[in-house]
Amino acid sequence: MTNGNTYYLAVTAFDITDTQSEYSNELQVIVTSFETSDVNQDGNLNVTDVVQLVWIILNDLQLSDLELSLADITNDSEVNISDIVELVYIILSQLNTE
Ligand SMILES: [Ca+2]
Ligand SMILES: [Ca+2]
Repeated sequence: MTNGNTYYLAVTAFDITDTQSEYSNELQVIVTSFETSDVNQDGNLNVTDVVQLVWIILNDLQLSDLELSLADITNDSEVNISDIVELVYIILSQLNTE
C-alpha cells in the first residue's frame, strides 16, 4: 500500500458456529500518516492499521498489553469489529480536518 492512494475494503467474520456474517459496507480509505491508535506500531495511522486490526480479529490473535491498548480503540477491553469501525472513523475524520 502506498501513501496517497485510495483503497477499498470490506469486512466479514465467522461466529463460533462457523456462520459467516454479511460483508460490511465497503469502506473507502485513503492512505496517509497519523500517530494515534497505531495498531501495527509503524509510526503512522492509516489503512494498514485497519488491515492489522482485521487480521488480529479474524485470526483471534493473542495480544500483549501494549498491542491490546493500541488495538482496543473503544477502550472496552475487547478487540472486535467496533474497534475497526472506530479506527476507520478516526482516520476519515482526520482526513476531513486537513
Ligand atoms: Ca500504523
Ligand atoms: Ca474495543
